Amino acid sequence: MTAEYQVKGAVAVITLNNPPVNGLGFATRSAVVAAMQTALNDDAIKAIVITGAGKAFSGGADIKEFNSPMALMEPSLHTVINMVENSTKPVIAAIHTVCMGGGLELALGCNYRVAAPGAQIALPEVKLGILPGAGGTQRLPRVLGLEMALNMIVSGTPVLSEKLVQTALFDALIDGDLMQGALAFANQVADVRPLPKVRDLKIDYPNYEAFLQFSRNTVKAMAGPFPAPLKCVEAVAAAVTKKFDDGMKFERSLFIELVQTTESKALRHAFFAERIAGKVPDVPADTPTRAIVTAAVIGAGTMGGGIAMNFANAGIPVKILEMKQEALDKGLATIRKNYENTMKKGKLTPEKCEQRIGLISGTLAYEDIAPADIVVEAVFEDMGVKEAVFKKLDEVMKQGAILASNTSTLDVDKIASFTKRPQDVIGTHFFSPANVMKLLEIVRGAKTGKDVLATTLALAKKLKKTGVVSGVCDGFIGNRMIEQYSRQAGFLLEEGCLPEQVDQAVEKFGFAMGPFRMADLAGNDIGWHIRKRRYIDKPEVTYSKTADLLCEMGRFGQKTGAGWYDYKAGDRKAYPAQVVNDMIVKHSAELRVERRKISDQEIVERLVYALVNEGAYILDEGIAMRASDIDMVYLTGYGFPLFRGGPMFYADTVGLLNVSMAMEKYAKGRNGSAWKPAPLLVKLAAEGKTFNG
Ligand code: T1G
Repeated sequence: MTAEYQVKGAVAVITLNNPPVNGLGFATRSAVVAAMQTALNDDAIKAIVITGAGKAFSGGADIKEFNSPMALMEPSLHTVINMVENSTKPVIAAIHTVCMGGGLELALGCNYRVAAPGAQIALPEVKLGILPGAGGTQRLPRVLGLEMALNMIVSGTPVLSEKLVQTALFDALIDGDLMQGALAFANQVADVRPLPKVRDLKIDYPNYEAFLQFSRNTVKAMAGPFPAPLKCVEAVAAAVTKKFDDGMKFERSLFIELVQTTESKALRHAFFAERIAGKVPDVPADTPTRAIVTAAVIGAGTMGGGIAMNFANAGIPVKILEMKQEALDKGLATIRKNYENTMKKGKLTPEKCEQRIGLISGTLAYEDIAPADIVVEAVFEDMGVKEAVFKKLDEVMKQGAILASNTSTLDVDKIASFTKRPQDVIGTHFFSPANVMKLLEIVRGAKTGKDVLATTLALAKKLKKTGVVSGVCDGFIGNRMIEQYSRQAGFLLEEGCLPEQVDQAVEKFGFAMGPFRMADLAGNDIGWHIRKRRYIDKPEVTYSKTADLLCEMGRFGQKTGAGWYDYKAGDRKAYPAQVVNDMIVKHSAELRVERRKISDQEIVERLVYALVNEGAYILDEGIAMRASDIDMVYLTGYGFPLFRGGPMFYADTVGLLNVSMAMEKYAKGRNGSAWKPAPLLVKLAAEGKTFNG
């Protein structure tokens, strides 16, 4: 179904019905045109109400159609809206729940709009790297005024319907039965002529040039690499400076320009990637889940405390187990400080602050956490420690409790083998700071129960995390790929780079933080510990020794005031460290490597393609289910630039053949053995295909 047609007295009701959010795809648009035609041809019909079935009036144009010819097939959204706006009978939009993008533009083409309270009203196109392309930039300013309309369009942020009821956007707010209210309104206005049209309204803003110039300057400063926000300003400016039809043409030209940009394609890719990440083919959406009413966390350190805050933020009482009172007290104090800092920034009310702190308690006794529905272990990253903890958990936790490990690399199957209930064991790899980073790698063990996986996926949503399912391997998805990225970064130091050059090149590419600043933040000793294990487990894998030499100098990063860079107390700024740069140059000499000038392009290619190549292995081995899952891991957990869509999407835009050829070139260079092209990458490149299909 795409749109239903009903007659209620002298009013025709057209109900958009294209689940899940009544996207205005080709079939829906065609059905609306047919229904409008029926209503206009029926003399008994005096007015027309348009509404949406289910959980939305309409979430807008069907984004899934964008890269297909369907998006441009007539009747286009413009055709539908023009038909509504030129109707000879009054058309009333009855809005509820969600009215966004093309859905709001359709409503703006109606003669009247009535809404239920609590409806999210937005033109969020800018978040997809485009702008409202069906009249939103021309009509919204005519009902909301220049400033409010511009703010909504440039931010894409929803506003609740009741906050707009005093504007010309809505003719009435309907408490109670929306349809009854809309029908009553329709009968009231059935004979009113002339029919009001938004396009005929005037925008009254005396000194609009100054406002628009101020807006341009503000948007230029905040838009970064994205072209859409500034185009939004120009489109809205046209609503003031041009005649309506000229403004519409101008808006259309900007839309067509933006929809073809890589930035927009990356944002649309990320939109769907985030939503598909939670789908597991052999775990259907209706898989039974276990109730998560209370939680427990083992370890009150940085990770344990952050994980506990996630539960509290979701309203789930959580008990932290520590071995020593001092560590427990320190951890709880840190949590309180974090919440109070958030409150001081005005992002949390004092009540909410206390409420969340109140949901977190502590204990030194395993018995106290036994009733919890899920326990997340966040102890030291050592298999021996994990073994002791999980054997104890197996003894004390109630039957049916989910036993989760926050391990960032270790074998979840081995951890599960320490218990008699491997079906209840799963990996929940949070990213530091755990109460901030959106990514949650959900590591599915060979014996993890489907209901445990389904429960953990649902829990990720409740914790407002992006849950990405990973199979079991050393480093799962993110850390296994970052390992290759870090290896290349180390090799570049030996061959001629210094830390700040590598970081600057990568940050110019768009990463939030380059590899060396990131290592200083995370702690260089963590990588050191992992490499020591790797030297034993995988002696054939080579690394630059520079990172080990740095740790032998005691330079573990920000936490020791010195790492790859120097730091000043209370200042997170990274200052190049002469002693480190000297160590690097000296090490090259000891290796008899003639240092050379290395381009930013080579730096970026070697680091990013190292991610891509390992990602291809991960995909091929089934550790990740989709390339877009790998993209989500990097977009939400590793600061990969959103406008590039993630490593696999970026490789697709570069072209896998180009990636493959660049890798062949680097394989001929020093440390070339690190470049073993993944068979999947080579295959797709040869076939002219992409990772993301
Ligand atoms: N098109 C296609 N599918 C959509 C969609 C859309 N516009 N919006 C949501 N979905 C799918 C989504 O992929 C998911 O699918 C399901 O609906 C539930 O989404 C000309 C050109 C509406 C607030 O940008 O912000 O109009 O995973 O998990 O949390 O100017 O979805 O179930 O298979 O997010 O309740 C402008 C984007 C389009 C709105 C609902 N509109 N959507 O949130 O559910 S461009 C948007 C959202 C446009 C015109 C231009 C949210 C939501 P699946 P969900 P939710």
